[in-house]
Amino acid sequence: LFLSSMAHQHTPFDPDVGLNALQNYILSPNNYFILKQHANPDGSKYAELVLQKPLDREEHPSLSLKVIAVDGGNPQRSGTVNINVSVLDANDNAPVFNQSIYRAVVVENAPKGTYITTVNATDADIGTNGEVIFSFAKIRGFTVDIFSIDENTGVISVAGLIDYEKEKKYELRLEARDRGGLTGTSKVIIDISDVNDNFPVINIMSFSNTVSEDAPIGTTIAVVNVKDADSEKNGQINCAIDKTLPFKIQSS
Ligand SMILES: [Ca+2]
Ligand SMILES: [Ca+2]
Ligand SMILES: [Ca+2]
Ligand SMILES: [Ca+2]
Repeated sequence: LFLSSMAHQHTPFDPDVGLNALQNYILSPNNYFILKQHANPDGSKYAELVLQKPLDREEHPSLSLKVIAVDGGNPQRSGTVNINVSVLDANDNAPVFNQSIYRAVVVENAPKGTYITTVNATDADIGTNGEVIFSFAKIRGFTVDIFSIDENTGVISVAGLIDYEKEKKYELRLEARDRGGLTGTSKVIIDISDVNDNFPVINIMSFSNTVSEDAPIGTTIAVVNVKDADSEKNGQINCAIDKTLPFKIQSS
């Protein structure tokens, strides 16, 4: 808080005496300050500007006050002084993300550096009190290494190998910290989309390598198990057997 052009205490000099001398100080209407008037032992008066409620730079970065000193004479004479108060910033606002949750999708196996999404936070303070640094919050002491976040721009990108077959979805906690140490949080949910990067794998469970020539139709010769680690269409399998052979495949 700066008080310029006038000190806390001010005694306009009025050479008159009695009623014609200084009678009163008046402060222009405002929400923050009041004037306390005091009398010196010699009868002269002075006033003190006293803060009544906390200043808020974010609401009012500066205040213009006027103090009027009036005498008791007729005609009444007055003197005016202007007081400009500049409110210095305190770090009283934490950064706030513009979304409480962010969602994004990235394909598996996307190369390092692939853009995923951008998060943003604002801080109502100024200077370093309002400078925001982004990071992923540690989850149970574990840091995320397959995604990275640019601490200045909030850009989230791929930093490691993403395998849909291992993890289909990531939920990461975000932190925005100002230089004064106040933090805001949010989260980002990253859905991984599947790529057809797995071949079907055939496992023979049982197999009879001899079959009687009079075996009835429908006799089971072999049981195979076929798997594809991918999802949906990428994991759907069609089994076929050479049509010229006297065997058919049936799913169970
Ligand atoms: Ca502030
Ligand atoms: Ca702040
Ligand atoms: Ca896949
Ligand atoms: Ca596949």
